[in-house]
Amino acid sequence: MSSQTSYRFSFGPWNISEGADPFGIDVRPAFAHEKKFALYRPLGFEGVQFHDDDVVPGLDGLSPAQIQSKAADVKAMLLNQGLTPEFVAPRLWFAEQTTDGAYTSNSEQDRAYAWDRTKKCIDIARAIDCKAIVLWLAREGTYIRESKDARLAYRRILETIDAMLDYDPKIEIWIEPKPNEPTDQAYVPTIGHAVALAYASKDPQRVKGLIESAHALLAGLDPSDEMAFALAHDKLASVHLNDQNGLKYDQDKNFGGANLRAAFNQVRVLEEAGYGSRGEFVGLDVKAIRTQRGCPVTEHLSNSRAIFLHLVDKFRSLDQKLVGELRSDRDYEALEVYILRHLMGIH
Ligand code: XLS
Ligand code: MG
Repeated sequence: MSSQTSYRFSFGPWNISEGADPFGIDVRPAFAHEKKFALYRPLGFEGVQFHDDDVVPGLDGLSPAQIQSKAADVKAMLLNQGLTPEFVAPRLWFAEQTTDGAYTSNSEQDRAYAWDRTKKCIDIARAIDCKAIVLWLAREGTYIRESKDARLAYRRILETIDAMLDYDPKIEIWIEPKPNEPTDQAYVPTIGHAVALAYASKDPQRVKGLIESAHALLAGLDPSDEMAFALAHDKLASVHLNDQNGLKYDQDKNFGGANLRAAFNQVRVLEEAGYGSRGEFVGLDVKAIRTQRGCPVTEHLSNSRAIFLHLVDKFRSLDQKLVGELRSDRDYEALEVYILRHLMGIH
């Protein structure tokens, strides 16, 4: 059982958005990217999740010196705002060269772009004193099964991970699995795949996983079990808490917004493992509701954080003795109703 972790929270600037979706225009005015960082502390957040171009916009067109100078500005800004960069992720899904994937593209030239961009991402992370690189392998998958040799694709992903570990002896790689979207089938769909890649890599200690609730749900799995699996291997580097209504497009709903009990179980598993006691962040990856008015819209962040903390209270106030007895008696009917009543505040 954990000794009362006090959590620290993170989110990415993309979580404050204009509200566009694939079928519609922006519904809110843009809120300047640089102004977003001043919102973190007042909202109760200390960690910033970055894509490489959240740190250095337009980095493909910049020289190494320009990249370093922009990264130095961001480092100073973070210091001024009292913020910690949690990770930097290479954005490998927007450029023309990533149309067919990045590390697994069929084009050698495009794979070279992906590697070059990855090195730039690591340089940027280093420049802002961040040691974690998140690999959300967006387009590493296929729409047409026969279009790629999946075995070769796995080898290419592993070779890239090894090359990253060689490129910088200090960085950690946190793989964020997702089973689909944008591709209909992804090569690293679950935390089991990510952990296997970690063990197969040349430095398993430095390769871990990041679990996003909605991604586990999209794979038809229970996020709390996915988290438990990673925790059992000491490979849960971070989480992206949110929620998801069924096997649909990636919704990034408020944490607990679709299934409060599933959210409770994620909190329970994290608490039981003492997650966070080594400084791991509780990350959120939640989208503001499209219909929400205002600019900037941030309530989804503070609300999801508050729901997490309420659920921590719910876990800490569970009658553990009773849970233990019901488990030994195999009275899971009574256990279920106890949990439901506890969540509803009925005593
Ligand atoms: C997309 C991912 C993305 C990552 C960072 O589905 O959740 O937002 O967290 O690249
Ligand atoms: Mg995410």
